Amino acid sequence: MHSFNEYREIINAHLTDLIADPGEEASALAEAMKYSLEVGGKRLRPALLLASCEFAGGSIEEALPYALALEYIHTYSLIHDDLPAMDNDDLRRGKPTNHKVFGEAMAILAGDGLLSTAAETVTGCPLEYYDDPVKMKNHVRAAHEIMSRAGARGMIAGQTADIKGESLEPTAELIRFIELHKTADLITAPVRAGLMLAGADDDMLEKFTVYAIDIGVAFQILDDILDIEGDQALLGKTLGKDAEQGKCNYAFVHGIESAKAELHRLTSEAKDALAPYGNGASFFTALADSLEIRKY
Ligand code: GRG
Repeated sequence: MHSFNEYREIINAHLTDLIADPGEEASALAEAMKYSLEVGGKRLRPALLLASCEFAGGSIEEALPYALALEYIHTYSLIHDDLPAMDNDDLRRGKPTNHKVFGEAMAILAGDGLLSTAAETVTGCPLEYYDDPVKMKNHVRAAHEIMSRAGARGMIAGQTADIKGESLEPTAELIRFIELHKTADLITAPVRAGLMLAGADDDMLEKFTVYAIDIGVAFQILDDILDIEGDQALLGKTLGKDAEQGKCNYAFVHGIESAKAELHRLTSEAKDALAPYGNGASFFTALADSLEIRKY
């Protein structure tokens, strides 16, 4: 296993490797895609994929394209979320949003380009394993895990509920749906896909799924807390938007102290799920702790 910083360095070193050169006529596309990828980001999701694959005995080389695909999907979702038709934001990762730099049409295309590059990547990898049915199955399972949790029953369903929720009375059920799908699905996908690539058994998948959903929901609850009392300079995005746009925010429904208590409860539950692995799972338990106190 590597440290989080080592995983991040590996990802950053290969970040744009899979971005196509579309030729002179469409060079603006690659420029806009690379801008949002390179402008910053914690690389949480791809690091989780590499770490879970290594934990289950798999190799970084096999997992890297899937990790990059995850970061491409995550980055596309941020670009589209920032558009005037969605959250309408000028600032992301501490820099002007994609549409502020390249215009709305290019920002839509950059998001489309990143999503389709991810799909191309995860469907292309299994083709290398025609002669090894076990590996081929592991790769196809990982590819399906990523694309389904990113899709219309996953992150996009969560984003839809988030937007529709602006005109609804926020309920605990609606908040939970948004946390699970808008945010936790794209944190659960890399954990499960990494394990699947390594051929992990159902018992390990189940324990890590509990862990991933818990840290994913906790991530959104802290995002809700930070929108109210975070530091805009550290976060690199505009704060106070949930109140301004009438968004469903855990702390508006349950109160800020309950939000903090739930964040702590979920972090403990996530770590408990991996207790059977003892110190062997310390990468994941330490990550859960650091996410609980993150400031950005
Ligand atoms: C537009 C289909 C579509 C989906 C958008 C990701 C998303 C769904 C909206 C962005 C707004 C938001 C609050 C999402 C919840 C997940 C989240 C907190 C994303 C930010 O993730 P970080 O903090 O970002 O890991 P970095 O920049 O560090 O990669």
